[in-house]
Amino acid sequence: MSLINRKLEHVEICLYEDVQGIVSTLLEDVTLIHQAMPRMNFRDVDTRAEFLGKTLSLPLMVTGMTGGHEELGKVNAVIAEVVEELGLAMGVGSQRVAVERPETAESFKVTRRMAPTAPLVANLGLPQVTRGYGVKQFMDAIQMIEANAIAVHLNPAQELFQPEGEPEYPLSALEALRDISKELNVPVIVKESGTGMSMETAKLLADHGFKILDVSGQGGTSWIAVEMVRNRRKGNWKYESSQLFSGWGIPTAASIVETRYSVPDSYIIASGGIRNGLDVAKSISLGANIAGMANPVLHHAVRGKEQLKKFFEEVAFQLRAAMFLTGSRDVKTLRHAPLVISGKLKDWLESRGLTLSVYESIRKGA
Ligand code: FMN
Repeated sequence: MSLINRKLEHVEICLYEDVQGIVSTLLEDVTLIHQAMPRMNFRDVDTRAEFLGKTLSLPLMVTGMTGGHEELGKVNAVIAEVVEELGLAMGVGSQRVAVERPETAESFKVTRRMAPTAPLVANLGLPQVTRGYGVKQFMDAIQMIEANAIAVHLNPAQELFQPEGEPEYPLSALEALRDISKELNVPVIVKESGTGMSMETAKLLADHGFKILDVSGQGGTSWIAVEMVRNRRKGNWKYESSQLFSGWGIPTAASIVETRYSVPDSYIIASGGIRNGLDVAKSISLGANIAGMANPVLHHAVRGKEQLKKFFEEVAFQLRAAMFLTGSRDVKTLRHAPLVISGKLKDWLESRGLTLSVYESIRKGA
């Protein structure tokens, strides 16, 4: 199956099949503490955040999804236009297709035209590095959209259960990526894609020089579930195994804490199941710098610009509400807002040896 058709099928499955919410982000186990006397007016809440040397109006980015086909270029154009207008950031989907078939590059290039000043993030996968991609292919992807950073996705679970996957993740690929990153003029973001980052992985990445990490945890789009649907359609033998593993991964909330705990000075993008402004607020209080959303943005973007704008405006209101009610005047204050961790998340952190009191001081110092 060509890369283009596979991307189209992925988008179609994400739009029309149930591949979300099979398991939870565990953000429901985080309670932000209500402050009856917020010490400010609602209108004074300041949601601005720094990302890649630019100021966002909200601590929010759209993480990489599409491109590679004319129709997907239209989706990218809608997202880019709204992101520019609202002061957000955007990643594009894997550009492997355009590196290998330049005639598809227009569906990515459109993002820079529609978003001349927004931070844009290029995208390739680590398996491409395993298979020989070097500085040239990275520069092609970056220049294609005049990107402010390039995200390299780790998706071993998806590659494993994908009928035609390439589950190739030797340590030498990470070392090669480190060497490539030294030749680039923009930073590399390492991202998961829905199965989360552990403290061991975060530490390994930081040891190789990567400290901008998108945890992309479990609780949102399950890429094993996406491949499960494809396996079912194709009658592939991996169907039952992908069903068995469809809940595999590290919940987003746990992943944020694990990453912040093991790499206290990392820049963390919290994604995977972030669905509203309260999720954004909780993620930031837990230790993220900004949050990221993919699937909900796709759903609104296919309905047009106004629909997507309305969605983001609602997210902004919900975030501002959480900030006001916790007495958090700005995003920096929100990161130190009092919170309670309970239930499964508390059990998770304890059984991983993360002392809540130690974490509290890391969170407040970060
Ligand atoms: N992540 C990548 O790094 N590269 C991709 O090409 C890519 N394609 C995606 C396509 C679709 C339709 C969706 C929904 C997600 C894609 N992702 C890709 C993963 C997202 O960036 C994100 O990490 C993941 O979906 C979890 O976020 P969510 O729960 O908000 O969807």
